[in-house]
Amino acid sequence: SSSPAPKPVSTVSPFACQRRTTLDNHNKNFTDLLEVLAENMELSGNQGPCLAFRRAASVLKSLNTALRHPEEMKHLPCLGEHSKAIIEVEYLSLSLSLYLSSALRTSENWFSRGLRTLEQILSDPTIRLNRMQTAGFLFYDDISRPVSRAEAEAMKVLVEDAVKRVNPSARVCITGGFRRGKDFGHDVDFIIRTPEPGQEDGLLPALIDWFRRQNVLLYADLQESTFDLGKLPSRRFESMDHFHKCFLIVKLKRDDVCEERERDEDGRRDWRAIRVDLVAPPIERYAYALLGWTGSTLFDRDLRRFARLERGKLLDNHALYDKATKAKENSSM
Ligand code: 8DG
Ligand code: MN
Ligand code: MN
Repeated sequence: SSSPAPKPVSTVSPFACQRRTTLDNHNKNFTDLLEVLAENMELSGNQGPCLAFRRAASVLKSLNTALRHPEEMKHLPCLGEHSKAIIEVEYLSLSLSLYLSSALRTSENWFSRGLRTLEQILSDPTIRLNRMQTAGFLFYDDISRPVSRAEAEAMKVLVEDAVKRVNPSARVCITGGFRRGKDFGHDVDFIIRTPEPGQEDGLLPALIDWFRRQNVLLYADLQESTFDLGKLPSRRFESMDHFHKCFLIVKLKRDDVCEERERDEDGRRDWRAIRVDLVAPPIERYAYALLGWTGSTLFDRDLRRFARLERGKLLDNHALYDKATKAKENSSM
């Protein structure tokens, strides 16, 4: 009497680095929901549930078909009870807004404290914002708007031009989501390649200086290198690395962007603020840094987990090590 059981969605690896990575997401209705929940968990400091939701979304993204029945989830790894429940509820087409509303809790909190405008939030002495948050708030509208590929390409021209002036032999490569082929991102990530060891030193301060003199720098947070291969791998295997890097907010002139857009922005400023990340590893660590900065974060995380559990190696943004001896592999790289 019952309909035949649905076919398994083939075998899906629990490691993101062993799954197909595709921009062709057949389960966007579920993954959007899971990602909103993940972000909400992250904002409220719940790392564990955040990771669980991200994992579940990543698994669904890798499928080459849409989930047709909750039964199919039985064959999928990394779906916790919570994620499964959410997917089932979505099947029952309960209102999406029920869940979305929980993501708004942080802003609701401010709202309930009577803070209605940006100015009020910025001037409230009980809300302490760090410099990054302040800069983020000042350009909130711009920064919360996705960066398009055309804008990323225009930013690349800007960065390449700056790098050329600071060190003509250095090369710039887009990393992060744009290197993975995404059409939109929350920032633009670049890795800078210098051909000789040591040339990475001082490069970022000089770049920041150049941007500042061009009057396009809105915010800069420079992190000098703490890289010491002798002290690695560190006991806690974090995703953060020890290279020279900086987090910037840069003005991008609208006229520099080759993109179709409505021309009715009368009176609006002729630039938008864009978040830019730059990293400048020493040349002999370039390959590992490029791999790490290409992401995705979950792909990297699982690549490390895979290396450790399935290959007996330790991988980070600096090197690949033998798990037992902690000796560096491929030292000729
Ligand atoms: P998006 O900007 O399009 O939203 O996504 P994304 O490009 O994948 O994420 P991202 O937050 O810009 O990070 C890009 C990659 O860089 C991600 O895999 C994490 C990686 N990354 C490192 N080390 C560091 C670090 O020290 N700081 C930051 N911010 N990212 C790092 O490997
Ligand atoms: Mn990015
Ligand atoms: Mn980034």
